[in-house]
Amino acid sequence: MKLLVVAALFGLCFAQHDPNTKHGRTSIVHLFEWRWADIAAECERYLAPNGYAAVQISPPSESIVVTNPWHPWWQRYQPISYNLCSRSGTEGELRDMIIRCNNVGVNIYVDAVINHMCGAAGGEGNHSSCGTYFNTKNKDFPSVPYSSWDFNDYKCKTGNGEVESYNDIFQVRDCRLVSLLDLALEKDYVREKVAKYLNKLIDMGVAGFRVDACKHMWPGDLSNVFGRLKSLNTTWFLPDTKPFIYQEVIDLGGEAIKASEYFELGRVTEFKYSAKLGKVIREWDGEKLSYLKSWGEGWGFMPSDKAVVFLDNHDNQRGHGAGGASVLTFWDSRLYKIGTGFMLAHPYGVTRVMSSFRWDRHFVNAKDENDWMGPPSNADGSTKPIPINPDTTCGDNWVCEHRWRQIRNMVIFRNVVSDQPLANWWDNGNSQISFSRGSKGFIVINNNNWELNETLNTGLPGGTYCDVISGDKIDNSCTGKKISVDSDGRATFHISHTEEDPFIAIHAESKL
Ligand code: AAO
Repeated sequence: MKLLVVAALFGLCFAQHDPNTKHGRTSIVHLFEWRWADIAAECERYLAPNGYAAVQISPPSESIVVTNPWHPWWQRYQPISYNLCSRSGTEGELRDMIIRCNNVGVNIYVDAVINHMCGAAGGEGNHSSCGTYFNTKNKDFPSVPYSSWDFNDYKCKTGNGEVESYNDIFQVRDCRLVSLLDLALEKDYVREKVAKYLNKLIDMGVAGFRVDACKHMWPGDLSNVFGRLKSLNTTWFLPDTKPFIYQEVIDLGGEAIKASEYFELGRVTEFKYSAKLGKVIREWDGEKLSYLKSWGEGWGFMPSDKAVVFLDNHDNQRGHGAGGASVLTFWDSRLYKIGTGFMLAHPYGVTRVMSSFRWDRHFVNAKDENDWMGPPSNADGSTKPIPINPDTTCGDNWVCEHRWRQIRNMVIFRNVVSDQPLANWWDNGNSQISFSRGSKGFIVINNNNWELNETLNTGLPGGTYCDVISGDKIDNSCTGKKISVDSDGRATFHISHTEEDPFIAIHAESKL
């Protein structure tokens, strides 16, 4: 009872954990570096018809333009102002995308870079995505405007002004992350400018924010900024709906700053999920899929209702950020599909699917020298559109993991089973597992290097089901394996370890 009263009093803050998704949809897709025009089209032609709930877009704010190296993807994490022209398109195109995605029930979450401006060595001039002047020597960003008064340097106690140790909370929050000019979010003026930026996007119709580098901001400052945010645009959302907030805090354990410090402000990215699931699927350190029985809080993760989870993100898929070599990416497509299948079947957290571009990897001493490479681009550095092949995959080095049949169909699976608890767990004590989501969905995975031959309790009503991993249910027939479930809910499964996708998933809507 007491809890309820507290929850009601602080309803405003609790609401920011809700992704505000529509039509029972559950998963986010990060369309990393996509152009706004392509995202608008993708919402209409693919995401809405296939049950995607939301898109995380790349930072829309004006950023520095870097030419050495040549237009790296990371230039967009160096804001110059809150003008809305970026490598993804103009403000008009951004607005059009938000409207068109909302109109088909797909939410837009903005990657908000509010901890800092560009790097201290950014120089002077107008090499910025809207052509706005700036001068990093004087810390002058006239089109916000910010001046040297608006930065944290006076608080930072390290010799070079940089974050040197992640064991010192003051350094992490008051000094510069990789030389990025650190905004003084304790100042009312800075808070107001940041909130104005976010509120403009809210008015345009966005449903929430992925907030970059939250570890480097004081929770109290963030609380103040989030407290200034408006309710969502009532053209698409109920009155008094607060924006969804998910904060990027990398907490793999062992550092001074804990993800839990941010729980009351919104959800938090659970990086342990990404690092650990990679280890389990790769079977490193003696890990086995059977250990996933206690996956989630049982593995020391944050509470499920605070977590946003993913196999990989735009940083750790190329060795930035944290997580290490275990992280699964599209480069290991077979394991990646198994991992994504498990993630989307398992009830823990709000799930985010990565959608990447391919780049020329070049490893020197286990470090990718080309980890900076930007999206497929024209000679002048402008991002190329996404061509769609006749077989529905993407061309031109856009990977479009979210269009892979196995991943797309598991996104639909998650929507179908979202109200159902995990049940009917089975494992072989090794890396063959299966479980149901109540009576609506069932998955069985063989990650051992021998066959799986088992009769298992699916929890589903009797009938014939279409396996959505090996094929699709089209009209009333199945292009993949058919699974016949007895009236007692049992079914027999054969999965060879040599199959391209050694797992099977069936659900209420794949029943024939
Ligand atoms: C670029 C250049 C820099 C240059 C700078 C300014 O690369 O050389 O100085 O411009 O000119 C992205 C890129 C950066 C890029 C930046 C700006 O990744 O390379 O810098 O844009 O263009 C930390 C932060 C985390 C951050 C992550 C990359 O805490 O917030 O670094 N992620 C976000 C974005 C990211 C973006 C930024 C922030 C900046 O997603 O794309 O950067 O806007 C530890 C800490 C982590 C820390 C990592 C990396 O991790 O815990 O908090 O992440 O170190 O430094 C074990 C530990 C693990 C540890 C890890 C690595 O695994 O368990 O905790 O080792 O030591």
